[in-house]
Amino acid sequence: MLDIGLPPTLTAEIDGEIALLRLSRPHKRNALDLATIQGLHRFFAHLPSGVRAVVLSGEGEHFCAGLDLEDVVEPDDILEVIHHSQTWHQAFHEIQFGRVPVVAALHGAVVGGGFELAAATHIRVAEPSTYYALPEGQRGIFLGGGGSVRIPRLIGVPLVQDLMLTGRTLSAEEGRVHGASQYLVGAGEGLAHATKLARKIARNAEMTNFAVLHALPRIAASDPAAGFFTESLMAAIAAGTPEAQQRLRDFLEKRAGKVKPGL
Ligand code: 1HE
Repeated sequence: MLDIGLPPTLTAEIDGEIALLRLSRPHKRNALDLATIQGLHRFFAHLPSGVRAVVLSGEGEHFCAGLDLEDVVEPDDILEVIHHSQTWHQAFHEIQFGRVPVVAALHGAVVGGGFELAAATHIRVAEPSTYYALPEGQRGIFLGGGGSVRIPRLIGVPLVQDLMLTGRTLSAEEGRVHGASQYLVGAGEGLAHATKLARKIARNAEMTNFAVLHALPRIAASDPAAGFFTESLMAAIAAGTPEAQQRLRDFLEKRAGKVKPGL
């Protein structure tokens, strides 16, 4: 258990190098109210130093039904809605650009803000029950949790426009094909698979994981000349760590595992 004052809508547990965080508001389909968003922020900002990867899942029949719609009924003014959205941005930024990789285990509805939350994680594992939707159009609102920045980078602007304009859902299989998830596993296998991936990730060199989270997306979004240069700097920083030197020697002296097909 973590003593960082999480709201009752979040359950956290530490298992060695892995932290398991669960959205725990199943009676509201894990809809995200402000306290939960602030709790997510607090959790990722205060991860114990021994934690090397996080698994995020949802309790009950669905991963997450998105924004708690009660939070946007009768806002006092437009600025209040802007600040609300920025609170989401800060929390999800802490996930995407935090200290450790985050693996999401998806099932059932991954809807609206739930899709935005999933998009802020680094690896998404979906079960066949998963479906993605962006029903903001039906509700008369817009994305506000960074989804218009992150989700098109996963599945492309035309598909986001299709989902938002028509209100249709994307199946688990379609989501896998279009990049909403990297993995599609069997029913009931999502959490175990996500945890297995997280344990594998936790064994990587810390500097490489840092580079994958912080350097890679920025290099990919920059102009190629700046990207090549930043890549060289990052490569030098990573290779210069004692951990890299040890791992390279381990391989050359036949103590390290080889690359094999599969996980
Ligand atoms: C909610 C919410 C919610 C459920 N806010 N209360 N998100 C949506 O538009 C999705 C709205 N939810 C749904 O379409 C359905 O609930 C589900 C398909 C996800 C699940 O259906 P089901 O039949 O399993 O559950 P339910 O009976 O609809 O919901 C159970 C309860 O949760 C019910 O309340 P109750 O008092 O009648 O028990 C629902 O009202 C409540 N509930 N979802 C509030 N989202 C930063 S901007 C992000 C913008 C968005 O996220 S827009 C998308 C919002």
